[in-house]
Amino acid sequence: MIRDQETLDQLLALIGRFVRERLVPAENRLAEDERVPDEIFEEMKQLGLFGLTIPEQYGGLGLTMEEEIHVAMELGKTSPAFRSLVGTNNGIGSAAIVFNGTEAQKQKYLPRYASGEWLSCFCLTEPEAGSDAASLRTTARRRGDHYLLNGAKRFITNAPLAHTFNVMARTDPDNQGARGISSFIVERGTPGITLGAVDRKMGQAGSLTCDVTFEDCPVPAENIIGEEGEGFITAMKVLDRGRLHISGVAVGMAERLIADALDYAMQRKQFGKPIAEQQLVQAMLADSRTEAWAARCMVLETARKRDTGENITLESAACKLFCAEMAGRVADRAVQIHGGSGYMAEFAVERFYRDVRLLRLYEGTSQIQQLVIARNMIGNA
Ligand code: COS
Repeated sequence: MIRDQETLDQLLALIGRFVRERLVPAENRLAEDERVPDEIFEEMKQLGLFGLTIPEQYGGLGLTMEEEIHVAMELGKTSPAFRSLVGTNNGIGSAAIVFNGTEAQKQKYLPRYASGEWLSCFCLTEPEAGSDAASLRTTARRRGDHYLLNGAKRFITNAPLAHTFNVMARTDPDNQGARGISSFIVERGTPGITLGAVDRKMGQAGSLTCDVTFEDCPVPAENIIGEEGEGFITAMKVLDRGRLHISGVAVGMAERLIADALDYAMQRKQFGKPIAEQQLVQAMLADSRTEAWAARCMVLETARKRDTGENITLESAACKLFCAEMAGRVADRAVQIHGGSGYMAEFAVERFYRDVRLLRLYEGTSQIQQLVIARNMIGNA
């Protein structure tokens, strides 16, 4: 649902210009320094990018899902580490509070996330609990007016910079399944939190991830999000939305790769003419364009469905599966069109080829999306 097309067009034009004029030229610096430059961090705050999805009464822009997808597609047209910095505040790091938080939690945390003053992160994955998220072992034991957290979380995006951690932990030791899990807001500076070294990764340099360990970490009881035992369900709802957002990012990345490949193919001459005039190159361009268009349509359609309040668990997983795999194929063709140059670091396609690989892994692997789709088909039948 688009509430006001003109306002959205203005926002998209502003963000599109920011991407082209500020972020794209800073891509190499981001890759080399492995951090988002401070001045760009500040500009992102001023543009309101940290609060795109946070309701207006808490200082955000309160975008609908369809509006958010349009923004995700714009932000996808540059290095994904830029999007990743604002992504957790808009998505998996804040959504549990938006969906299920108390009024006091909303008032305390959401305005700080929306302004970018505080960064949040989502702590579900553990060394022994990746795809099988419900088997997580981090515990939260109630001790009077607080819970004591113990356990380790892995590959947590934005944890090195985060002011709060949305931690899923087991409150019911007698229930080792999904219903024994609760969700907490843990503030940086609470005793017993240790951050691991920043992970070295295949791509997405500048998107910082690390392990987070909790050792007898006292969390005030009022920082539980929702009721005991609701944490896993809330996390799944958060991921339904997150997976759709990532699908939008994948579409944006594919569109950027297609633009770069087309540009190169029109400039590069072989056999006496631009390679764009060679039919085998045209086939790669056409296949990429077709798949990216199909992806764009399915993501927007699913976003509109969510905006009407319908359940989109199946569709969101289908979008994540198709869009992530599609971006992988498009990146591969973009490198192929560039030939030997596509393997060289001076061309953005080399970096994007590594960056898109994560799309098929995070917020649920492609195989987990297949499982979610099939389970929902069976359930619905
Ligand atoms: N919305 C609401 N509730 C949901 C839900 C959703 N999308 N998905 C599951 N649930 C509920 C189920 O209905 C069930 O509730 P009941 O206790 O009332 O029956 C409960 O959650 C447990 O669900 P389920 O039995 O399906 O859990 P499983 O352990 O079998 O598996 C999967 C769930 C595999 C889908 C889940 O673990 C998953 O998504 N894994 C990937 C994790 C992931 O994406 N990690 C990335 C981390 S963030 S970068």
